[in-house]
Amino acid sequence: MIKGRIPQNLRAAIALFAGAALFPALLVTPQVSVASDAPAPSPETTCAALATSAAQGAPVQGLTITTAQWQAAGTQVATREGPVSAPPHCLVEGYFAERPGLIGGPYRIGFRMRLPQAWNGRYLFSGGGGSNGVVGDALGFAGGGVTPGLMRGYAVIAQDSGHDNTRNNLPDHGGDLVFGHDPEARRNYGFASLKPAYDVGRHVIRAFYGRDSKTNLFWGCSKGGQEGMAFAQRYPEAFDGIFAMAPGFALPRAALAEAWDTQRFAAILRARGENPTVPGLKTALTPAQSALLSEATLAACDKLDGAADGMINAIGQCSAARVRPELRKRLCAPGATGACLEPGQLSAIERLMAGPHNRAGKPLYTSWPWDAGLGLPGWRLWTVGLDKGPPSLNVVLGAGSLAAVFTTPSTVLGADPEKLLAWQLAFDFDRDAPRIYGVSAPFTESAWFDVGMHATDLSAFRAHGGKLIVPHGMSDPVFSANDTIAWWNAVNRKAGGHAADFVRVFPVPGMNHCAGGPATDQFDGLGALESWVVDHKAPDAIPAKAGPATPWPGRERPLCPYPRQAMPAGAGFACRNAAARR
Ligand SMILES: [Ca+2]
Repeated sequence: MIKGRIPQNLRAAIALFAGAALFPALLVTPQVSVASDAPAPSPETTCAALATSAAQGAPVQGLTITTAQWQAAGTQVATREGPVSAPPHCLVEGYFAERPGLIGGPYRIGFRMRLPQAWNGRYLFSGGGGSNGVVGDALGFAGGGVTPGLMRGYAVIAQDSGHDNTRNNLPDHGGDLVFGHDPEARRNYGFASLKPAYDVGRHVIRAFYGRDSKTNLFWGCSKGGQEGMAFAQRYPEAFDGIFAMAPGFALPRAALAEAWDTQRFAAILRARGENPTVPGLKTALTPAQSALLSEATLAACDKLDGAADGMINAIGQCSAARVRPELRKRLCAPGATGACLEPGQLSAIERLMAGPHNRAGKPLYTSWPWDAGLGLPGWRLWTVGLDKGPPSLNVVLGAGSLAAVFTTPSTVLGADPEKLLAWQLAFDFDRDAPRIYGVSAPFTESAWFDVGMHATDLSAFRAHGGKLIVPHGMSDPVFSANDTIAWWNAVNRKAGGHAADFVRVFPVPGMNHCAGGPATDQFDGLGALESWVVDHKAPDAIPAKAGPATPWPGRERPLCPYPRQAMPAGAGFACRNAAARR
């Protein structure tokens, strides 16, 4: 399943920064050791020389540089959302640790770096997305409407986590998910490629600039957020600051929830006498019906924060019990013509929102928050599919990854959506769910060990002086913000009630997965992290703005560190303790 699509509002972000003079003054120039009477080599020359010089003293096996090319000012960099104009920089591409692999190989860890001429002395690791397998553009994307890292002067690295979706692709093994059947490739995907890639980045920085980076930061969402958590927990000394949004740090459990959700929608179709199909899922709940979820939730909870403004800032107070009466008001009356909920739809939604359970009633993941973005397109994209768009991503991405990557032994499935659906519908939560914790040859660890990054002891990261910012959309249908909040509460208990000294969770009301939804989803998390790490200014609030696709473009609200909430204060909003209001 994808964990980190490029947000749709990236295009707007690009329009904001393209061609603008955003680069800071030149602080450090690339250099190499030269005799005092020789002219200093140009950055172009130093860059090109990395093709051979970078291999010297490399921190990894078989470091191979395939590209070392100077990029002039205004170079257009292709991104999935269109071309971007870049400042002058050295582009470095390569790979390391090539090996045959058990199946689907050969595998290697690919990376890309961009080293700006006007370097701010800092290093930014750009997290991946989905099942990875592509090397990111290394522009240092930092959120919609936000200046990317490269344009701020960061030397940026991105990596593919040890497999390539084109080269490592066997159609009868789920295509580019074949890496899930190879133990080392799965481990690299989960965490093991991260530290070597990080080390390569610092090595190339030293080779190019002649000195070390003085501040090291990470930015990622979804799978990228999971990678940030992996660094904080398993390589706690790597980074001074980590931004880990909507972290997929319980990915295998969330994949169970995807199967659970699909089974709920299939039940709606079966109750109508229909055989579930992938396109049919879109009709299990029409757009008008699923919009009732948002409407009912707002009717029940909008005012809890003191402002009837279409946003639910009262985190933790909008419960199923509170919303249920509003949902029941929207049940279909006899002869109803407008949008209304069938009783089977209502019970399916309530079971979905409670999260996956086994027959003994034990929760296998977590519940989902009731929030204003439920049932809207960013939610439908995953759960049932978009009417004029892709089918349910929970099926076409979720089933394959649960089969190939998140269970052991792995299951060989093709890529036919209807077969993926059939497998997901046959998934038995008593019999099959424990396989996310299972170990069998050739695997020596479980998928949960390889990919789950849910540890609550961050004492080593804290001792290093690390700072961690974790925003999460309250209407994220892929990873539940309730899980992230529960995790923070556990971290806080372990830290003696002082977790906010080094890790803060920022719930984003209305936001779907990484972006979108009726939310103020445009905010500079990288800037907030810089302030915390460099200026020791802890983020007591992060200013955020609503994008053009929301009901209120330009609306401003602070994002507040949990458990504080945005509440009306004077002419605007301020972060307050919920308890103070009650
Ligand atoms: Ca409100």
